[in-house]
Amino acid sequence: MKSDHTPEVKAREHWRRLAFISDLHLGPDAPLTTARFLQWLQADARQADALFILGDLFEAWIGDDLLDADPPDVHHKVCAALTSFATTDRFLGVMHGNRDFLLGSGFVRHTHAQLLADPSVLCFAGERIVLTHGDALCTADIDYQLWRARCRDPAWQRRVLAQPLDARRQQAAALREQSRAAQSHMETWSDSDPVEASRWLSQAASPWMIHGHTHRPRDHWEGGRLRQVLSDWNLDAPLGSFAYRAQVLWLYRDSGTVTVHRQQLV
Ligand SMILES: [Mn+2]
Repeated sequence: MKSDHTPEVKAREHWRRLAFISDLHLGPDAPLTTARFLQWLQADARQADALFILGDLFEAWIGDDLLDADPPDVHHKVCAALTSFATTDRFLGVMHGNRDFLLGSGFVRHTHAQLLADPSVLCFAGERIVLTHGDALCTADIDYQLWRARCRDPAWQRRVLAQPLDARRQQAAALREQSRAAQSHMETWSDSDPVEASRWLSQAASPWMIHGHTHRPRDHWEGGRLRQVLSDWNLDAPLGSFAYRAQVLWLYRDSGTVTVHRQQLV
């Protein structure tokens, strides 16, 4: 099987504990989720040699210049916490999601995070693990894939970012409203296509994928290959409801073998 040019992230020699999260959707409408994330980042996350945030850390990101805006808001708070997490000994990798695809060089400068290409291959303890947000795998959703192609186009992004911050705020609010309305008459979130996932794994010469986005947190075994789906975080949902959850996927490397643990935060 030949390996293509899927970009690689090589684990550093000392890495033993890796944490993976995605789909926290942090923002002004998610105060409890945001508080739990900040608490986790100060506590358990400190055991991680590397933290991989695989997309949709934020519910919306309207441009890095929002970090220069006054007064500071929840985005500033989260970025400040990320900055104190990412040290010379701790790696912070952030991938774009379908909500925060405008995270850019200003965010990187501010937080010392490294933006990860989607997909990337993580080389860790002799394993090759494909990391992706997961939205590009939902190929059955044609309308979404058209929108994805449009909003990832650099020329489109330049046009959007050239508009004043307030205009972008209003557009983001309108988009969220549209997306909420669309979701309310969908039975479920779109799922990733196993055939497409399998194709990506073949291309990357990997038997193992970790992704978020689909809100189906579990391990899927397909043809001897493992696809681990991360949990979304939603502690602003009614307590005890199905949506009320937050989970971290950990990989531990001990004496050559890798073990997996899903940490439940509620
Ligand atoms: Mn997503």
